[in-house]
Amino acid sequence: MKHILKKALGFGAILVTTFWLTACTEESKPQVNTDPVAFHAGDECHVCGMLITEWPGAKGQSINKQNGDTHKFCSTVDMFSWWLQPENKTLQAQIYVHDMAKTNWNTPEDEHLMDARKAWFVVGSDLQGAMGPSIASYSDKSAAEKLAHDRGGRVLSFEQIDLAVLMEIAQAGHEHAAEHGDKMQMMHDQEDAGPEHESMEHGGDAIEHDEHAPK
Ligand code: ZN
Ligand code: CU1
Repeated sequence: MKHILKKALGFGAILVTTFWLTACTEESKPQVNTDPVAFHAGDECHVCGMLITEWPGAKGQSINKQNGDTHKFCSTVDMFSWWLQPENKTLQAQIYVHDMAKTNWNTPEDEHLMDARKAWFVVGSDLQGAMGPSIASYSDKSAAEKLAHDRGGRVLSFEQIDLAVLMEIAQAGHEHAAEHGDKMQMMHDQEDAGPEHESMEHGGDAIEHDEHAPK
């Protein structure tokens, strides 16, 4: 009889411990909602500070799966320049970009945000985004291929976009600015105006948005 009681007590203790451990683990791992969030007027790019909704082209956002930290980016270009920093690449992050197969270039809609890791990207087309030369994102590979065929450039996967690709885009931005001196570049020039401003006139160096670089 005593033996059975001991057994029952022991079992109860295990039950209690299991319950307590489960409760504890669940508390230390809060459920983070990683659904995409809307871009609002007034939202600033995490990398360059520009007002995101005032510029054309595919945009990006990242949501930390562990703590819910959310960053929004004026462009897929700035999203990649943040993501490709060594300290960010190790983050558990859900990343979204606009699916340009389903929404229009000048005012992309939030309901057409998609998992960036599943997107196809066109690098080197003549489509201009918030930061000048763009990385256009598509769910549908054939839509990406069509853009590259019609407007130039090539199709890359998420994993294929690296710092060398970003350098190439920055370089294209310089050439574009030198040739056209368009509105977007003029605004960036004003933002960049300062002691090193004259470097722009000599063609500048490889990375145009030095001061926009993530800190
Ligand atoms: Zn930006
Ligand atoms: Cu910018």
